[in-house]
Amino acid sequence: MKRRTFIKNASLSGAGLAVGTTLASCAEVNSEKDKPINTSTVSSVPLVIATWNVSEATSKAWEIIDTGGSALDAVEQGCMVEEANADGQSVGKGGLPDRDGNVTLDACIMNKEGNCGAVVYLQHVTHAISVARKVMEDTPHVMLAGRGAEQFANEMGFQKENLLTEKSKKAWEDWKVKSEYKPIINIENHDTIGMLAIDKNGDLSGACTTSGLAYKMAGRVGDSPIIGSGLFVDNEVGAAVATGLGEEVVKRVGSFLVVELMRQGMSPQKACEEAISRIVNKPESDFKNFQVGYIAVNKKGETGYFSIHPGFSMTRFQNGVNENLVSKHYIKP
Ligand code: SD4
Repeated sequence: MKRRTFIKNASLSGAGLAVGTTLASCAEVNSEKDKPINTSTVSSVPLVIATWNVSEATSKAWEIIDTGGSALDAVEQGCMVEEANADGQSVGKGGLPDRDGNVTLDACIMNKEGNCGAVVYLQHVTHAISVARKVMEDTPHVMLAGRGAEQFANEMGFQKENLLTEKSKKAWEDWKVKSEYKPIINIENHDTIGMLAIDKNGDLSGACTTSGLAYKMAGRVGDSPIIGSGLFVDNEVGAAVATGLGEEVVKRVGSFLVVELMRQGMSPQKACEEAISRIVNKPESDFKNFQVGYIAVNKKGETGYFSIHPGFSMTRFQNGVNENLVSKHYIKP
């Protein structure tokens, strides 16, 4: 993923088909680095948004929505693009392992009815998001962990695979020389794809999938598979998804908070900013040393995104345009 590149690709397939109204759109210049920062006041549906620069994933999701598919199918298949990308070292195949060399995946998905499914500490299966969907649709539970999740995946027909690529194995071996766990700092150490979509019926769904923090303790689970923390969808109000240091998101039940703030009347942008302020204003918060970013969308198709540190971005496919938008952030570099 080239997260810092600004892209703006007009899509022929979607152009002209989007319904809704464009209220306004403005960009301001980030004085620190002259990067464009979009203040995001476009409002129209359908749309797809995702954490980081994942234009191929949002293209896939848009393709599904554009041809009349559901937001649920869109977010699942969009996330699968990143999971299958073995070069990306933070999601699915090729993800960086824990400190013992195990690639373990966390994912969750939530639909318009408010149903959800999640897997935590899943090994040997690339498409954790699809296993999460199966948990939602084919079991009486909402979450399966570890060996049970893998067993269920195998029963559902997912093949056992080795997810540790040579590249990630080498990175782990290099890391072992010092074995220093630095649970952060910025995005280069970790990454996640969280995706939210509104389909042509105006219905919302969301998904989130990750290999978690590189070189985490064996057994560690972050926010990404935890409904309310890594992801929350409320089809009456909107949806939100988080990325960054999961421990801090969990402590604030971040995505639920963003959606609840929207329910109380905040715009997605204000809600993301307020949710970040709850983290940085926590007594003795060590926020200078970790990143958290939120993205959100409301029922009207207005979007918001905000992070603690520079370097975060959101990819948005809306009105037939796929663009990567550099996020505003709390900290000035
Ligand atoms: C986690 N939130 O496991 C995930 C990691 C992440 O960008 O989002 N990285 O804590």
